[in-house]
Amino acid sequence: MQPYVASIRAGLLVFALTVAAAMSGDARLPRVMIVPPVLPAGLSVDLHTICTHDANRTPLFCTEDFIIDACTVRPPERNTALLVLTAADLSRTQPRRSSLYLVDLAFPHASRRLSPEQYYNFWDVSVGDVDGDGAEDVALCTFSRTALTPRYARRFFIYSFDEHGDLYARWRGSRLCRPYETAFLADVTGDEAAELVSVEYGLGGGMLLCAYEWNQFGFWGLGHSDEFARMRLVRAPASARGPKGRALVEVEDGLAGARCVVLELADAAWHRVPPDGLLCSADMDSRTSTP
Ligand SMILES: [Ca+2]
Ligand SMILES: [Ca+2]
Repeated sequence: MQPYVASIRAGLLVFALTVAAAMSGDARLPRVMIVPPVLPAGLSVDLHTICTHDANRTPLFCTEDFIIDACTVRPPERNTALLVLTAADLSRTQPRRSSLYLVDLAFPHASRRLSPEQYYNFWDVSVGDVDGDGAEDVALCTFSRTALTPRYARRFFIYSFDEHGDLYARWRGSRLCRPYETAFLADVTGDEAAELVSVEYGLGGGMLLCAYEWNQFGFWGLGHSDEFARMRLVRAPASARGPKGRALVEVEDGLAGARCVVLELADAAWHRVPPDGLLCSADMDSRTSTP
């Protein structure tokens, strides 16, 4: 698989979306956490268009909505394609009325909308093989209600590809262990099956890094980190095949202020690597990636 790089333009996208969210303002919700799309080398993205990053600037995908995330995926027995998440409404802190598209990377770059419904207000997408069957599955962060819980909240859904190359709902989780800031799929155990990794709000008012494993009916907890006053994910665990994925996070607590630490899942908890928490260049290896 070719190496993937984040476009510089992705940073502009994040900035624009953050400003849009801040201007709209809804103090009851946590700040929206939109991570930059990670596109194949040679592609760039702005708010409404994905195109080749060359003199021709050939468009692959255009929309009147806002492109809020994109990642590559390989549906079973099909070529690698691009999953593109759009939202029609950025007027509140959570993007609303989302659509998910599958875009061919090969010319003429055909695209089609997949079945996940707009009213779930998807705002982040990631890809990984949660059940270890060799086929990639799709995870979507939602801002939605349930039949039993009318209040809007961040929830987490898993979809798989059917024989037509569309998605069907595999698991619609009404909540994780705690309210979450961000959640995505990544292999943090090194077995090539993806875990659910999340930054959540703890009972003590702080934030912690968590991991869950698929158990065929849903997810069960693998472990979590210490709780810090604040936590920001800088680099996510890489989901590529290889050794155990590590996370680079910026944390704050009342004693030491803000600092970056590397966390690795072992013995049912996220531990600092090295144990004293000091960051060295050897820790920033292929086991982390730009989220
Ligand atoms: Ca799978
Ligand atoms: Ca794994």
